[in-house]
Amino acid sequence: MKTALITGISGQDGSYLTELLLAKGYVVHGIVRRSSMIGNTSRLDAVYQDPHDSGRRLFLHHGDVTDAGLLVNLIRDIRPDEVYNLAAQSHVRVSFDLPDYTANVTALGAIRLLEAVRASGIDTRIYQASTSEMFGTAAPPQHETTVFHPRSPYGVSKLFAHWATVNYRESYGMFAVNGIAFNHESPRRGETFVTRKITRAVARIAAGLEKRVYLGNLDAVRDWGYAPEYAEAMWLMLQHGEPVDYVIATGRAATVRDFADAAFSHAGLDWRDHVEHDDRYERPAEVPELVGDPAKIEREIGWKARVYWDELARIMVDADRNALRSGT
Ligand code: NAP
Ligand code: F7E
Repeated sequence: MKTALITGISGQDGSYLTELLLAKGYVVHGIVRRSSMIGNTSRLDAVYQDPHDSGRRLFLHHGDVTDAGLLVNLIRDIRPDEVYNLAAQSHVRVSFDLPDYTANVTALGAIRLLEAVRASGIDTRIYQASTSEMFGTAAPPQHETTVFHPRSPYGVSKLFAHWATVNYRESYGMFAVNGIAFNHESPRRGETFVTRKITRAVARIAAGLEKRVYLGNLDAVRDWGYAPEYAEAMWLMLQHGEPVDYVIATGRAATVRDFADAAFSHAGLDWRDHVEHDDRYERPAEVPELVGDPAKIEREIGWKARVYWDELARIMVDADRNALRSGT
């Protein structure tokens, strides 16, 4: 029975990865931040196991990737076979307002974790959640050897974490890999990312609860995939014979406007009647066009996206409308 440690277990990807690993028979440990309210683990409700149950395989630990001592102690005690570093201040727009904090969590958090694994001397495989944001203004399609040009404190922080992962692999022979994931979404996506913001608005507008949604740049192009499939790619990368970095993407892209059109149309609405512009959602520096080239991961690992952006829009609208109807 393998043991995994997941930072960021309460996030969108952490919850899908937890379900995947539990289904594969893993013992799963996750780091959750202490909150003044119960509720920041709601994405894990479906797999939550009572601490009093015998034979449970999911263990949650209070912690934070800004606390190096905690990471050292957990790695030493758990002795995980696999570590997935998904913890991050992951919102690009927010990173312009909180650059120092974003770097502390997203950049330094990664090197603290790498160092904790190295210091433990345990033979552990590490997945680092790298991102297409590192490509910034590089021309699409972006692939593993495309030159990086990040455009936000978030992108810069992830680039540091990316190279730290490569550096620990090259310096110490560790099995540490970067999954350079393009945008991936789901009904569990945070509500301020553009896809979920749109699909929640569609549900509320269709129900007569609201009339409009305010958005920023509608021309941005993104390669949106389906998050559960990306969790599978993360796991596959750690089962591979060699530690190799991969782009994880669908290879297809659309504008924010296209996504809004698909989402509103699915509910029988015209996006032009409901979408308005608000400058506050523009970024000091935008990433105009991210379209991944997934050829390498398809060829070497056999992972291939199955859900593309238009079906994703329909999945997310249906989920938000159902949640609204059932009051969940
Ligand atoms: P998410 O929903 O924002 O989840 C982020 C997770 O990190 C949450 O569990 C959050 O805890 C945790 N976290 C934040 N600060 C922390 C800290 N200081 N210490 C410990 N945990 C902390 O992000 P996601 O969409 O699942 O993405 C997972 C990872 O992949 C992130 O690193 C993200 O940057 C990266 N990524 C995402 C995408 C994408 O399109 N989704 C693409 C490329 C890369 P709380 O629940 O308490 O906030
Ligand atoms: O923005 C535009 C915005 O915030 C997508 C994170 O998971 O993926 C995500 O970062 C696009 C941008 O995602 C609004 O300007 C327009 O061009 O949904 P987003 P993101 O910035 O691409 C990458 C790969 C990550 O790694 C990140 O962690 O949509 N946009 N109007 C808007 N964006 C938002 N949030 N809100 C708007 O109203």
